[in-house]
Amino acid sequence: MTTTKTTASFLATIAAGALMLGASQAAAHAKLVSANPAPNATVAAPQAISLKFSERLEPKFSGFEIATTAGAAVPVKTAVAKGGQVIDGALAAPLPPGGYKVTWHAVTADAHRMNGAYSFTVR
Ligand SMILES: [Cu+2]
Repeated sequence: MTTTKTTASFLATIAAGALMLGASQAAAHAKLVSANPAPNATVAAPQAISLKFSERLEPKFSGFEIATTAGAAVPVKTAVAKGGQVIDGALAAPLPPGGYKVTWHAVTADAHRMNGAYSFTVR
């Protein structure tokens, strides 16, 4: 009877795991995991801007804008990279020294829209 008992507890463990997985998927909102340049970093003029998220994004509805601290929009062409968790931004021209704000919006497969912003400085 040891085998039956072991099987039962094994199944209970799987059931608990499935419940936890379901809960975490229900709460699966895109969070910014990392970015390049990083939030609050002071960097040499970047070639490109890249934001990594915790979930796969809907490419049509995910992207970011860049503005100077004074509020002037900076031309940037964004696209969700292969794999779906990274938004890459190509700059039309190198960023002059100064402060910049990245404002992102990201929609996940469950259609939840998340927004955020962070700043970095070009030396
Ligand atoms: Cu969600």
